[in-house]
Amino acid sequence: MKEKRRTAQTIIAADCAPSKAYVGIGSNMGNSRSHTAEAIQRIIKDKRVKLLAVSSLYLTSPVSRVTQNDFINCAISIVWDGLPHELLALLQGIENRMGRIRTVRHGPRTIDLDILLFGDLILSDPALKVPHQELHRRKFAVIPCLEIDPGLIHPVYGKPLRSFLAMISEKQKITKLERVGIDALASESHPASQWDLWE
Ligand code: A4P
Ligand code: MG
Repeated sequence: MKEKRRTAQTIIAADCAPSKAYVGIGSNMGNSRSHTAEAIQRIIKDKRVKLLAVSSLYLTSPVSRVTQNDFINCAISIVWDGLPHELLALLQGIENRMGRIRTVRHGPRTIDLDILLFGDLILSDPALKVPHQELHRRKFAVIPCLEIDPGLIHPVYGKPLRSFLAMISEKQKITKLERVGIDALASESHPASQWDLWE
């Protein structure tokens, strides 16, 4: 598909206003449900974040040349009151605090937090690329986003995100698991350990 031309104006406009962002969450080490819940709780504790929606959890086959366990994936949509790089810094801080050690690229991880979409911003610099470069090639990223908003458009291609699904290999397996309620997550009285009961 042909890329739409990016404009400096798009970037400046999206940088200045609170933006709706989609964050992809993945884990395939330890108790992945618990890591996912903890990551979401840490993200929504930040004052610059307003949580809009949380997708279901999905069990997904690893998209990687490295042999590893299946993943638990999901996506959240938030309103982010800050710059895109500040959101990346928040997510990387949470990954680090949750003990993620980067050894093998695309290898197993306790938690991986990626910015999938940041409004209709198109940005490509060494530290941050939005939309996430692989978003439209990965069922584990596309499907949770579409569950939250089936009408999402890929800003680079100007096409519905759902139109990419038919082009993704059948080898990528994805199974929908349980849904996570925002109310339960937002509540202080909902410890992440409750997720253990769902295993
Ligand atoms: N970076 C650039 N753009 C972004 C962005 N939009 N969001 C940079 C987050 N980070 C972004 O990431 C490497 C660098 O990407 C960062 O320093 C950041 O500045 P990383 O998280 O340190 O390393 P990584 O995750 O091992 O590499 P990469 O290329 O980000 O991998 P992905 O794309 O995160 O994919 N299969 C299943 N089923 N489920 C998964 O969740 N995840 C991956 C990792 C592979 N296969 C998977 C899954
Ligand atoms: Mg990553």
